[in-house]
Amino acid sequence: MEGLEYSRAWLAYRKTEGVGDFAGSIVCRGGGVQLKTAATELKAAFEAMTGRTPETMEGEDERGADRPCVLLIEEASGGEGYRMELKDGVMTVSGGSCGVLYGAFALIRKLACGDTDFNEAKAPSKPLRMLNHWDNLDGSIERGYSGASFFFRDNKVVVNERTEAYARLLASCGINGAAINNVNVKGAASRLITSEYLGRLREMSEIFWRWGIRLYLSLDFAAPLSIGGLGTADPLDEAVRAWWKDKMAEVFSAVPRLGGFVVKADSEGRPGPFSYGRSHAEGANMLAEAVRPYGGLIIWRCFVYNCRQDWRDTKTDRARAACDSFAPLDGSFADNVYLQIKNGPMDFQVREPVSPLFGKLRRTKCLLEVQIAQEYTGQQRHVCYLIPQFKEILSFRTFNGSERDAVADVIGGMAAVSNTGSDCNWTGHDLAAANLYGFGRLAFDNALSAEDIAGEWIALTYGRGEKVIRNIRKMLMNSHAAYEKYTAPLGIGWMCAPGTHYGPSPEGYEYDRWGTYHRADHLAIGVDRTPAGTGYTEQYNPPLNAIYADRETCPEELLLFFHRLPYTYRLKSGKTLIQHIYDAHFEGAGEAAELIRLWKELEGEVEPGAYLRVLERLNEQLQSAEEWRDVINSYFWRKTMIPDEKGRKLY
Ligand code: GCV
Repeated sequence: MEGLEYSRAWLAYRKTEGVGDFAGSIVCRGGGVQLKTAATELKAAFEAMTGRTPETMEGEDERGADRPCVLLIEEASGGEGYRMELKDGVMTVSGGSCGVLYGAFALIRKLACGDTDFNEAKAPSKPLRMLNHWDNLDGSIERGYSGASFFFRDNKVVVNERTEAYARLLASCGINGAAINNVNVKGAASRLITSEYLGRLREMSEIFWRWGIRLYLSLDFAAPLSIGGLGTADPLDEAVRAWWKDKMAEVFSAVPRLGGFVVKADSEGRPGPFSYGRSHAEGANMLAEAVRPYGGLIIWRCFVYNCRQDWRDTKTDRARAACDSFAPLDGSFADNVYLQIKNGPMDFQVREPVSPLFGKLRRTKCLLEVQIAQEYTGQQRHVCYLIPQFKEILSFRTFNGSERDAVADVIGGMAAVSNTGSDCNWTGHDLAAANLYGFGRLAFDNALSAEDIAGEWIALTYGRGEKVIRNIRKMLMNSHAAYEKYTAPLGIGWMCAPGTHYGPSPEGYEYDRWGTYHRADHLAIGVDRTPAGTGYTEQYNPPLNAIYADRETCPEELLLFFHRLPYTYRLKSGKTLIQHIYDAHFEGAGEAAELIRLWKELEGEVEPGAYLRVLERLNEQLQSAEEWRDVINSYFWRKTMIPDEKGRKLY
């Protein structure tokens, strides 16, 4: 599916009944660049929905404003929020220039979804709503599952029609930032901040900005060495500090719309301040000082852990690493630094507890990092709608002592590792676009429900047919639970193939160095993370620490993450742990089969090409789910020699 062709995804506007008379003309008051984009977008939408071309008027020429029209008003003091009101046939959308753009997309969405409640005022829940792309300059994408990069090819920056189509998709769901290169910055990528690339990056950033999106780059902390010719990258070295200041002056003068930088330092082999005996705060603050004059941000990732663990070392616990490294630094970061924290303490497993670090930063800005790239959740070959999981994370109470203490209250925004590539449908699996859309909508409005977001996305993508909405929504809403059932049980994680992270390999990571052990033997499984074990539970504020440390109160879906238990342990259902494992795997594979049944009911109701593309992936998902079921169940049977009570086929 690769090539220059690309779909319009959920923005392929179609003929729509009941679009009001206001769609006949568009009147603009204001000169902001995003306001102009809003007017153009509305015009295209109205044309497609009504078959008529609306008249558009600008500035002084406001003849239309006293008869049915859409009136777009830019308010000088407005930011990204908007107000929408329908009165006497005039639909007024007002706000800052970006706000009007969001309002225009909201209006289009309402019309397409048949929502006639036009009076609303909305502002984004959080200021930062970003995608992080892990695209390499040679065009490959680390953990990319939807084709090659559309930002880079052959060590060049690509700016073409697709750049704008991409920005339009992002803006339509409320995303306002995109870091386009891999956080593992190596080779040519280190030179993105040199004159070799800045011209093209400026072009890209201007296109993004028309859609209210800031361009961000990932940075090589060792750039003073790799491109600067200095002998050190020590953040306290005066020559290094001066080099960064000069460099940022050059970069921001060439790309004034740049939002800032994402930094992966001292993590998985990337350089960082540790090499010089300096702290993360010293490293981040040095960069923050250099970008401050230009309003730039430094987004410093907290994915820092020892990735060379010996399996015999039972004291080191990777889950502890982020909190151990960053909690003591609370309050020591500059105010243009955001700490970007992965949702869980490990790495985007289908089930993990929420990172305790969210409960420890009272005086530091932070972002929640999630991954829609589905690295560990089926790689866009399986349906796995992640928005219900993100909702759970946002509403997780940290007990940090504030009145409003949920993750959503603590963060300054969200970043998602992107699932896009140059496949025609952008996301490999057509249904994976629901995660892209859903991430944006949820980041813009944390209060939306996963179900409502799914409903919107389906209506925008496939139309409002009742069965289409019902079946696809059911498929999406059940998909995460199904994936969890047929893969690794009770929060244990890491039973996938090392390296690729696709398909089962129950002991693959047991014999690797990444600190991701489940330690199953013939008697018991799980990691004791209570105070008697690694002590990880103590990183949570009370009462969470006690809740997790007690196997009776620990949520069952996380039981083996926190506890080491015998296979005969009885769960609340009365089942033994081993029987639960067998049952869950059979059930999960059954649910993968159910996805196919639901989709097949839609033959003839969705466009045939899309129907077949999805069907092909669902068949692969079923095959893979059955493989997971059989490999995991057989593994535990052979390990424990306890048979399945129901006598089903185990290998
Ligand atoms: C970009 C995981 C992935 C890596 C990724 C890393 C990160 O370990 O497997 O590919 O590197 O996370 O988030 O930095």
